[in-house]
Amino acid sequence: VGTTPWWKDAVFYQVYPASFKDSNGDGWGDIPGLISKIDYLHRLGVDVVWLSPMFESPQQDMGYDISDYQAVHQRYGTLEDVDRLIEACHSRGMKLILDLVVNHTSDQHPWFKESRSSKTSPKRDWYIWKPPRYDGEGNRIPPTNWRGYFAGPTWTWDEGTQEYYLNLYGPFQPDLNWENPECRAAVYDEAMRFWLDRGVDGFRIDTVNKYSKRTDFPDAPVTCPGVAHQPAPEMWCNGPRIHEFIREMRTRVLAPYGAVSVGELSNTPRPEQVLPYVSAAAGELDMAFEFSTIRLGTGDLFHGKYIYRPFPLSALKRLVETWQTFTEGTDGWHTVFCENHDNGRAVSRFGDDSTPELWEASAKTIALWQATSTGTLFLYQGQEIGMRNMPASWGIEEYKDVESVGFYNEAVATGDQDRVRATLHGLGILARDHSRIPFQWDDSPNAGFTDEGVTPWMRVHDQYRELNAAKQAADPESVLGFYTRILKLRKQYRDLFTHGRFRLLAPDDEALFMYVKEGGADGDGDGDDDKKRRKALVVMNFSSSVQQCPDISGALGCREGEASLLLSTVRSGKSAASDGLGPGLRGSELSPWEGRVYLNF
Ligand code: TEU
Repeated sequence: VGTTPWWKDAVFYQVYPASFKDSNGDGWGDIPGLISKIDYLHRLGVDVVWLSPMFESPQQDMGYDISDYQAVHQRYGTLEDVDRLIEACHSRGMKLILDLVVNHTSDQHPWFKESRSSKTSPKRDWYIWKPPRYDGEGNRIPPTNWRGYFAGPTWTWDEGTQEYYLNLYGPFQPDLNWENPECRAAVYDEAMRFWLDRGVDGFRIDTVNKYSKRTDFPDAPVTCPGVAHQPAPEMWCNGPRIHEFIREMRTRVLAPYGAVSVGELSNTPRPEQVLPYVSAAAGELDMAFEFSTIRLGTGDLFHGKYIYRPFPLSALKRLVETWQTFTEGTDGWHTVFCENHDNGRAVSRFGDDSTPELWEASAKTIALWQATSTGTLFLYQGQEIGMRNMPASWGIEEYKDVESVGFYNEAVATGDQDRVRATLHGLGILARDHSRIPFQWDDSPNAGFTDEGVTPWMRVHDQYRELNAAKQAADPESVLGFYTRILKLRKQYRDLFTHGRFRLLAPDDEALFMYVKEGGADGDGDGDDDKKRRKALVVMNFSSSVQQCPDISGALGCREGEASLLLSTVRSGKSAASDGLGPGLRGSELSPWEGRVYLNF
């Protein structure tokens, strides 16, 4: 643990600017609104704010379609507001990182406008242009059969210059050509150094594994017969020059500023694929997001993404084990998160929000799971108050996300009503929209997100009077109170939680989620390390029924009476009578969604 980099022990908190706090009554959150809540984040125990894109953008993908890297979108504020935000963070000992979205730009970016202006434009090669192909009947078809992420082809036809350009996401998001060194230099300068010079502390790097595409552009094998466009992530993920590009970005930009980096690695589920990005020796990224756990329940990444696939607890535990042990015997590092702006709410997906009691218990137990895990912890706005998915009664018109709408329209176009129903059901659990509804600050109209009478850009959750930050701030045993407490404990016991060795117990149990976290060796050289190691036992009931608590001292390998209870998720007034586990160890039964942590000291 000794001299670890600061970012390993830091708690990061993602802010989605449109939905956090509106200060000027236009129905969109903004940077002054965020500044007004920095003390709230500081009290919670947040060290670093990660601000999702607030750059100039047509907002077709909520700012992940940037038209000017050096300007702030007018609804979010001004450059001076960003300066004030940096100052607000730094003066409290906190840091700020921005989102770096440089796999693609908006089609409204001047670079793209110039690139599409003619085949001889000096910026033509900054994007990926290809001539058309023709099928047997002479019809024009795209250069490859690839399907993009938003339920369409990856190629868009440009009438003006009679070529296709590549877009892995929306047609309004043309992919930059990282093979072009001038293009890379412009990215480093305009999108990165500009902000680092203003005092930003680093970046969350969007789609970081997709800059190096296969340059021979072959068709993808037909894995979804009967449809025109085929899933093809292997054509653009983790490509031939990707590590070279990231090392270049690191050496030329990140390292000279001492900037922290966390990269987004979708479609990269194997530890041996992830390690090269985050191995300390490789000199690429500090950290990465790997998505296997957060993607549980999603259908096949492309056609069936929103056809929900229920999963057993054992599947979740196996994935957690894979990634919790990733750092053992390697020089890599890991991130811990269960929410972001691209997924449904954790309490609605991994917990049980069907009654107020189960909601509170499972939101706290999810907090316990996250805060006792090895790696750098990332929270998403509203997770700390147990924000839930949008109500099931809301119709498709409340879904605003380009991806949700794309998949829904695609299902409708098939004319298959079962598919439409299944897609709506899946969207109800998994859609990106759920995490994007306004933050529930208090019980005033519009949940205190924006002024009374204003129509917020997304509808406010019906339940905001019962579920909001102000109510929970007044109650130390609320979900918010629990997060505040456990984030302190995470720092106090960092050897066990942030850095500990993970041992999964009872992998096949479909109700209990239990593991031991071991601290470092005692280092006294008597060869007896194992017995003296500090250990924590995390016992969580991931079910809505009462479960038997296992043998605590047995699991910790200590004598009866040596184990102590560090904390439980259950409200103090509701504690089960201690019945035979020894003083302070709570009852032998775990109530629905109860979580506890025991120590062997
Ligand atoms: O997401 C990248 C990505 O590939 C996925 O993980 C994403 O969750 C999406 O749902 C794909 O189906 C990033 C951003 O996080 C996302 O919000 C953007 O829409 C996307 O890039 C494009 O910039």
